[in-house]
Amino acid sequence: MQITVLAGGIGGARFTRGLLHHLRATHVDAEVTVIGNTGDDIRLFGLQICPDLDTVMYTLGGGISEDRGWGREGETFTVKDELAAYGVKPDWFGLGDRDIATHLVRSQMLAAGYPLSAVTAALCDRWRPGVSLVPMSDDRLETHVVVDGDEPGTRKAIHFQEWWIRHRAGIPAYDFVLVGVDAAQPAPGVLEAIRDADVVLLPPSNPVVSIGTILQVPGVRDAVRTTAAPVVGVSPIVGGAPVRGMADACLAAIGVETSAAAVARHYGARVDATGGPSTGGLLDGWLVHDETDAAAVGELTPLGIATRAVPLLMTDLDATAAIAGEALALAETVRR
Ligand code: FO1
Repeated sequence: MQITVLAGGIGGARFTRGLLHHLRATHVDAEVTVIGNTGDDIRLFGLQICPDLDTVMYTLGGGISEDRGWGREGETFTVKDELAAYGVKPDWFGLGDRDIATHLVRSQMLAAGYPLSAVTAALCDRWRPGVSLVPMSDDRLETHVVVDGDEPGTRKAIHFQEWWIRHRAGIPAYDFVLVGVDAAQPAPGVLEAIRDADVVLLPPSNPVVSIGTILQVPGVRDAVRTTAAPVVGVSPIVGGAPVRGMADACLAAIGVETSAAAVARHYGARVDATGGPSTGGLLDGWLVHDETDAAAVGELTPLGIATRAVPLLMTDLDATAAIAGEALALAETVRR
């Protein structure tokens, strides 16, 4: 069984950890491919940093800092402090000493001409995440955020990480621009992993700047829309708010209400409930949190999105495995 997951950072990584636990516990023989978001990537101090790829790799490989959700367990920030002592900018990015080794290996391999997908595979040789982790593209892509400029009435673009970390997504975002997307190609294997999957899952990652970014890579959205596999998503919004992170600020920026139903409508239904022509959407199924969002079932089902209300809080590994199990079960009921 081939399962393909489009994942951003913390939410997608934790969901995938639960998925692997569920597959092991139920003795399902499945290969999981994670297509990772690289729009968060940032070049700092000569290092190429891939936050979402590293978060998936560390989370599944057992090196993640559980309390931060990103970066390494037992991390120190001596180099970061030394850089600050030199007064070099930026000083807002949490560059960890152990993490720097990952960026050094990646940057060295990229400089030697290896594509990011090969570099990611090499890094995973150490971490053994138990999935095939593939960047959405080998081309350099960066999400930049359009915010108020320095002069009244003007606007400027800053790197997503600056908006996310330095500003905690607290300044209005007018748009997200994926720099380099027009010339980008999906990394080798990305389209095949979607087309040939038995199930495609959209975990509770940020629907705008994580999954939304992956879907912008030329060919990816169409592959999801047209794959024979059922496509099932898990709402990242519970009770009108993101469980973690700042997806609400991102959804507001693109004019989508922060609700489980609105995110599903944003992804769209793959087939029209009346059997009419496809509405161009991506979803066959959608999971919402039972205690707060059960009303979405009645709202979304008539649109052609089979919706189930189940517990969605990834409080521990077993709870997350149960969510993954629900997503796979829903996939079987919507399989055409
Ligand atoms: N997130 C923060 O909130 N503060 C940080 O200083 C920070 C540093 C960082 C370093 C490496 C890395 O892989 C991730 C890091 N993150 C940090 C998380 C990162 O900004 C987000 O995980 C994604 O970019 C959005 O999901």
